[in-house]
Amino acid sequence: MRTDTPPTIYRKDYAAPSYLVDTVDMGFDLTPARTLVATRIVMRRNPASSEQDIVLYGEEIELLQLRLNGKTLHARDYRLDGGILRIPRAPQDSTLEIETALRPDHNTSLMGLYVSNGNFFTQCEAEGFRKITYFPDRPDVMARYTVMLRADKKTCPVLLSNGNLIEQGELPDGRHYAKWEDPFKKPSYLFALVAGNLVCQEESFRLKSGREVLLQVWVEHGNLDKTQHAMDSLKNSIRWDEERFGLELDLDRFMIVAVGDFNMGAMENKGLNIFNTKFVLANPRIATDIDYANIEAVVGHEYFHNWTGNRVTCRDWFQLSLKEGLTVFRDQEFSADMIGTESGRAVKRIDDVRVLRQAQFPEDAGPMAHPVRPDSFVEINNFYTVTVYEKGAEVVRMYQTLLGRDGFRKGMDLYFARHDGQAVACDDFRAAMADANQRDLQQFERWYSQAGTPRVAVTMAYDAAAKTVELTLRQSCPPTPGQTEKLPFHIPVAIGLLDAKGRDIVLQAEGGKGKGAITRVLELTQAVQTFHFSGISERPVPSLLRGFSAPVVLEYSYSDAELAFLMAHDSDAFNRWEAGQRLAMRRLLTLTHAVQEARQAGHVVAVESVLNNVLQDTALTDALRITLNDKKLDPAFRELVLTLPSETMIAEQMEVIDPQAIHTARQFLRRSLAQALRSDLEAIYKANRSKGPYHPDAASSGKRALQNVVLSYLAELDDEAVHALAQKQCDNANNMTDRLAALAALTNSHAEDKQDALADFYAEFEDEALVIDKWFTLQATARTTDVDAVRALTQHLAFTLKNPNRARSLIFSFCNGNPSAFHATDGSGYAFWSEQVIALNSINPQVAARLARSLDRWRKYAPALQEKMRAALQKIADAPNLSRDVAEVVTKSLAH
Ligand code: B3K
Ligand code: ZN
Repeated sequence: MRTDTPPTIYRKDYAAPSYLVDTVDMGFDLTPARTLVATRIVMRRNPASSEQDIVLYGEEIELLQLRLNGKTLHARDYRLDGGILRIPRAPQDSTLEIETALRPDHNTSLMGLYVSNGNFFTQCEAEGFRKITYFPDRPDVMARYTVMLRADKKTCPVLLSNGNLIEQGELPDGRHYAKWEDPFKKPSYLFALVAGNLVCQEESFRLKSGREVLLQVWVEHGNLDKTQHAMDSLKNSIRWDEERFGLELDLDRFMIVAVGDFNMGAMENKGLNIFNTKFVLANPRIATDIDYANIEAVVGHEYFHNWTGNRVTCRDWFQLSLKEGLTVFRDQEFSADMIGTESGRAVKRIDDVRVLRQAQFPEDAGPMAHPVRPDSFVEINNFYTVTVYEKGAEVVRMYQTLLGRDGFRKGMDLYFARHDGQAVACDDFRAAMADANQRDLQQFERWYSQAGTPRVAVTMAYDAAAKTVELTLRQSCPPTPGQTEKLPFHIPVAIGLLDAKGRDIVLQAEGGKGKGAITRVLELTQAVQTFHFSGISERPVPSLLRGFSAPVVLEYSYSDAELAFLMAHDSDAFNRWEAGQRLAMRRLLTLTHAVQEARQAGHVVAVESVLNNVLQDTALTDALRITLNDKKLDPAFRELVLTLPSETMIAEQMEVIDPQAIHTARQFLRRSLAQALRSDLEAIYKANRSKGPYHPDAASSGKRALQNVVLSYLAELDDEAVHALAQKQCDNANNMTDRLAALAALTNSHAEDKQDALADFYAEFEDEALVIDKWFTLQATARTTDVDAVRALTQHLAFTLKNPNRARSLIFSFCNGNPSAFHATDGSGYAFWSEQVIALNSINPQVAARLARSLDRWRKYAPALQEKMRAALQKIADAPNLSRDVAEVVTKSLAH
């Protein structure tokens, strides 16, 4: 907590550490109210640095003892100021012995060492290790750790840390100990310990090389019936990394531990991954298909970090995307490979792009916009963003698109050959990709240094006599805070051309050399560039940015008929879906403007009839009907086509965001589609009913997804027949996916007994925290919910801001997932939001700062709303004891 202005840290100021650390020995005496930590750090001066002071960081800890080479240091021997402890002109070889005391039971920030439900956990990334001891807590200081844990045997029968268990035994007074040694050197952010009353599912697993390893999934008592999927996902991850990248698990033991209080998804601590329960626990009764898929992805993600992040780590936190973008790319590819089919891969790709557009595009256009490799930050925890992660993954994917799968693999191999055991920078990764493939990737660097979402506008000229097509691509990128001028990016644009029957035209490579292909990757490197195609005997319809080959906005003036044509014929499944989204977005924007006009003209009652006029044209309905009934298409794909762009996505397309008009328009379109397609929807619902025992595989979950999106459309009709259908599904479901979808349909309707359904659900799952989270979310995002209803829910016995999952389930879900209620014209949503941010600020700054981002886009709203949002932001800015985390977010919001 602070009162003065926190300093900004700049990437350009990077300096090598003054001392390197060889070994770290730690002893913990764990008690919740006072834990004692003794640390011995063996260090030596870094030849690469001219500094001679030892620099250590510490935060919110009590310093009990400090010895240098056996001699106690007194206050006059060092300087301790603002969390930095500096020992001037220390010897070349220095061994420090430090004793600190902490209060894990009072640690609500969930950084450093804390207690959750009576058990001890740590979270050290990014800068949490300094809440345990004084240390050169920066990722380019890598050392070998040995850890001795001591605790009460009854309350803490399990004692875990990184690496291998080398010794354990009894101590007096009912205490015991365990000693762990990590054979690999690592940065302090990968340190972890877990101590408590836990149980595990374990298996021995044979690696491709023949070596046997021990795999464990640790959970609280009573949860062993929910660990199988995480264990299966872990084994699949290990196998996949061997096969796809030739990377083997380097430890003899790999542990996953689930904890209910956790700031994010999971953490890749060496050999001891700590997970939010949400990404471990699953069985059909409590977890949805999406939960199952997320668990697989997150288990994979953390496991893959063992090479991309742990063996090769980041030089400094500005390089975060080096490990995060790469590891997200790896987990996306893993999930796609696990589905296996071509159409399944497309579904996964669409899901990932939807996240990018829904969350990253707005970030890139708002006050917190930053490059994939940021130039500055105030609080690093604020930069674990969709830009660093998801856009970072797109940047990595572009290497693969440009170099091919084999070329990408060569680049990865060279990266590890060069940098294993090192802390490096994004430029080193790019250099490995370039050198392994003898390619010039200089210009590609701009993806790391320039923020903002590029736009690529395409025009096509067809010459019937010459049988040639010219595609002209123009790129631009809007200014972002601190970056007004942008230079052209190196953009891979995958394209195809369709003939009148919808078949792919074989494209000759430029200059006529090489084999023809139906998709070509154009490399756009200039501001404007024209590409020529010859031997094209009819005017084609272009299929542009196939597979979403670059994180850009692609503009082309398609007619409605061309979009319907692409929807029906494009061989690129991504673009078939994309065409439907474009068509839907067009209708949604027309409808939104119609609502605004009708409202302005005072035709409040006439809005419906104005909308009906707008919808006279049936291009969208017809196209959706065709897709919906096309049995050759995967159910999962049909579900995606049927899902309209979200209110947030529509908002991003508007000059001035009008949340109420968007909501009215989108709801109207959903209802109209439900009316027009009712009999088709009912037939599809029946055909895709889940039968038999639950299985979370892609094919069955795709069917459930289609069935449930259909149910949600039917629910728009809000009649008794539909209420009965939803009630029946709710009563008969043998899995959480169907159960929750049915309950959502009821909650959003005017069904008489919906309160009973919610109450029954609560009673049945009262002891399952993750399900109660869903129960809160359902209500927070329901159309019938307003700020008063959410405020009432904050008073519910089961609600607490202290648990991040619970806070997210209600508060975040409402503020980010229910735009029309949150943006109530009287500003009550914003007032509620600022209260919650301020309350969270003093409990958990990291989580508070995430919530503080809900008003990022405030300048895009109508002046009346803007004024109320600004006031709410200002209220937070003026609050006492603002954390660095929250201060950075609101200061930037108010400034831009
Ligand atoms: N590396 C962690 C994130 C740590 C967040 C710190 N505020 C999880 C992950 O990306 O795998
Ligand atoms: Zn990660």
